[in-house]
Amino acid sequence: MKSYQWMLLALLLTLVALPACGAATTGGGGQPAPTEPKEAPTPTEPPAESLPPTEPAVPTEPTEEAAVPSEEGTAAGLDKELSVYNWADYIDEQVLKDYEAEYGVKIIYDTYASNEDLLAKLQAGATGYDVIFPSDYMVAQMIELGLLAEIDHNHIPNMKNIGAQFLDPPFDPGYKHCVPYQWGATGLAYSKKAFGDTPPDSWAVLYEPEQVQKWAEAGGVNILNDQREVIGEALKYLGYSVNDTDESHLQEAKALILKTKPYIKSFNSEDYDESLLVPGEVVLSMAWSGDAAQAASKTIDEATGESDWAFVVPKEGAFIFQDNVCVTATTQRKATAEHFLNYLLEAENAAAITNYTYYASPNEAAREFINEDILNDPGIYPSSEIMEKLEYGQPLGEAIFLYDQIWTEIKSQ
Ligand code: SPD
Repeated sequence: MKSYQWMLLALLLTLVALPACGAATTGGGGQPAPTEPKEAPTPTEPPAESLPPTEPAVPTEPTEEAAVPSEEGTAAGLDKELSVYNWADYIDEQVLKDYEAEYGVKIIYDTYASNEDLLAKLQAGATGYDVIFPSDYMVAQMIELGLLAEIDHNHIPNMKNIGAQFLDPPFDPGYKHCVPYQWGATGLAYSKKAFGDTPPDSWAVLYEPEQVQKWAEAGGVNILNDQREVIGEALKYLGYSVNDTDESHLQEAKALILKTKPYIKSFNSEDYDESLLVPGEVVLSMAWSGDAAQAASKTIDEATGESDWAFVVPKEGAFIFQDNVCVTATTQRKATAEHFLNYLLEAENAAAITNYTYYASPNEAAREFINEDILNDPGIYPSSEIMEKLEYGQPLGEAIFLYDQIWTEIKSQ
């Protein structure tokens, strides 16, 4: 080949290569090219349930408001999957399906029955969960144990929807690790028919043996399968704090519980509303406010417009709780987890969740979408008089070992 022919060939090759170099660096139109969703690790223990696949399976472009810039500066940067571990029956699953359909992120969903079950799972080395829902005292404990990641509030603009009184809780100052989810109180769910003219007003119905025996014979009694609740409410009945760590007080509480245990039909905090309250398998249960209200809403008599189930906070007082949505320290999908937290805080989504679970929402912007009967239910949004009797759980420090030991004795005897 002659030298001018070589030069012509070299010029031609350069012209062909130039546009390809440009596309690789600028995205052609000057926009960054979207990246492929990242492959996510599998949880160490596979979650029990995952949601049925939804259409479309292909990721859609997130809206400008919801978009989270990834480290590479891409528009979406969401992972293909997100592993969510929540309390049993604590979300409207349609909200999860909508998230999957809108963003193409598959939610792997699993549930637990108590804060202690959640902690035990994480401490046993389950590193695959990205998003969890611990209560107040458990958030504090998990922060101390290094189990939670700090979140970037620039990725959670919907925090603006949260009421000011919820923004700076003592268990996670400035909400550095979590966002608020729902709140409620513990009390007694009871059958109005069974109790007639003398509705319960004291924990005595659960902690005085002759009274529990009466309600056991009248149709059955359930208590929550939750050590802080069962021991804490016994302490409250005895006139102590739900957070008491004095050994002699704890032994008093244990003795009380052991005397009533023979009359307890079940320890159930997972599906007691659906499996025990709704079908009338018991007439009395220790209950969380939302679960009791949900059971009542499902048993409304068409003729009277009323349910047989009612809920009361005993006069001695009880636990109040703030449940939260947090990101685990071991997550490999932090940006997606934060994107999901932000989604849960959208006003319509927070309202849909409360309209399903019947728990109170800290989301002010959601109020206009929450059903009136929920907003006006004093069992869900208690009066200030009741609020004064309620006490938040605190971490127990070393006394947690004593609680664990007492709980094991209660459950095994
Ligand atoms: N069925 C959902 C129950 C969730 C309640 N969280 C309770 C926290 C009590 N410490």
